[in-house]
Amino acid sequence: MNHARKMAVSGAVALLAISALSGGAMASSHREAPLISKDPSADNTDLYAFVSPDDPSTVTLIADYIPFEEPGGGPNFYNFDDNVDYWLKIDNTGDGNADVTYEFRFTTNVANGGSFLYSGYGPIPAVAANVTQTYDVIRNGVTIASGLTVPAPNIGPRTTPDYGTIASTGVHSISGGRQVFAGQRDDPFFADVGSIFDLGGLRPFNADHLIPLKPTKGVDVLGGYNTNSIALQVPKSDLAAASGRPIAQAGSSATFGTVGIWAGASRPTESVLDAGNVTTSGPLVQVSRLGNPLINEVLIGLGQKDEWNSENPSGDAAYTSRYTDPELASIIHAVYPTIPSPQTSGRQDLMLILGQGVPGLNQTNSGSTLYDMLRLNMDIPPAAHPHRLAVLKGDVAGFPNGRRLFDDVVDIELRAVADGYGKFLNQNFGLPNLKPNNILSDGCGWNDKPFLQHFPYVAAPWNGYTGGVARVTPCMQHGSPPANDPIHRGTAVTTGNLAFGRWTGAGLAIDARFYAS
Ligand SMILES: [Ca+2]
Ligand SMILES: [Ca+2]
Ligand SMILES: [Ca+2]
Ligand SMILES: [Ca+2]
Repeated sequence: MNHARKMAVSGAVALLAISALSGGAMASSHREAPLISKDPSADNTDLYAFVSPDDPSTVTLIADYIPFEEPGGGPNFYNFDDNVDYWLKIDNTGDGNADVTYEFRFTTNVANGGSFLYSGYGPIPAVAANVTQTYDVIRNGVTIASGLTVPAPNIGPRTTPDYGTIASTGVHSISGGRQVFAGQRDDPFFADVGSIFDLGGLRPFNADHLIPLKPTKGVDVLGGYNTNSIALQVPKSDLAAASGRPIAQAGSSATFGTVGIWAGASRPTESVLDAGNVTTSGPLVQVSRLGNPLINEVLIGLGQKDEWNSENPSGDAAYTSRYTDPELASIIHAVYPTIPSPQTSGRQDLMLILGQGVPGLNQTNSGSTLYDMLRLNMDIPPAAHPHRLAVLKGDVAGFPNGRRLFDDVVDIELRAVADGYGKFLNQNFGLPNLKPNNILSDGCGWNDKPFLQHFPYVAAPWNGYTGGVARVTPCMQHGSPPANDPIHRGTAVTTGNLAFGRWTGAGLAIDARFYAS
């Protein structure tokens, strides 16, 4: 394998970007497979994992469910499903099997079944909503919290006039130094999927398309829509292997090591419809999963997508050819004839980055193993100067080392596939930096709402009265990442050499080299 191709995001990004141009589904994991597209309550749309910027002794995991929630979609607003087992799984031994599992089980309560009102007589929270939800948190089979409240959805200025107060009732401190939140939020994923679905269009580059149109800014198709977030903040020790890190890292001074994370949902195997009622029984069957963004969307064949959703990362080697010989890799050149065709087979780079982790950064497994997990090296602190393009700008505290809310995974992938790796990777790893490939973008660079600077970080949901106004405005191009804990600003990072990829020098000072841009 070409050494440069082994490096960081090159391949991963390449494949995913190609897929972006294919016209295939690319709303991270919204409606990505035939069966789950008909079961939105169980559809895991995105997974994020990062060292908490305001509490670096902890890690925050966020799993989103229910795609494209219309804010005004009442009178039955969006709920977690009482019949779904929502979960987060963590592998800390590098075998693609969970060592730590958190489950979230919801219960819906209706105060007055005789009323047609979902929200009750408001305003909330002074007057309780008619429909409310509570949930239990279960860790490795043991209930660690129960009866936690889910805040009401954001209905409008009459029913939910002070949504910040309402949302704050949903932040729960639970045993073991953990925090948890489950409820409606703005969908943090941003992308111009409307143009991408239309023959792989990138609006800013419309003039270069095989079927040219007038260039414009991007449109965030997720903009103005909500989702249901489950956010969990835990001490790093809650995820780490009991006996230290599982896989040796180059130049490591590691304490907690790298974990692989995936999220998903399961349902009982049997569901019986009766007049006005549904009863379920039987063992749980997994219906949704998500580790790295865009795997099931763009790598896995249509006939395998629902099967893929039902499986465990430990079985992912069965899909190796989908990584090494991606079907979609040949499409980019057809859609944008002026962009050189990427490598279309033998993509060991994709298998490495997405299935094993980046050597020296967050590798968890090697050889012929392949597990789709979002890998997070918990010993890398939040970046002093976080960048939405993450590793493309030398910021290794972001994707593909975990994923922060503001990481622009679409642009990262587009530029890498087009060999427009940017100055940092070009200078430090010799990766190509073609122009204008290094500015390729869907024209969406930032979420339509600012993220919170504290747990649960995801922005408040759009309210039904105002509606999704962001949907009809051009994408945000830039934004400011949440500020870090001051004690980490400018502090040298001491996680070893991070001598992955082409660069093999010793004693790399991350603070000076990786974060300088
Ligand atoms: Ca999904
Ligand atoms: Ca394991
Ligand atoms: Ca959003
Ligand atoms: Ca973008």
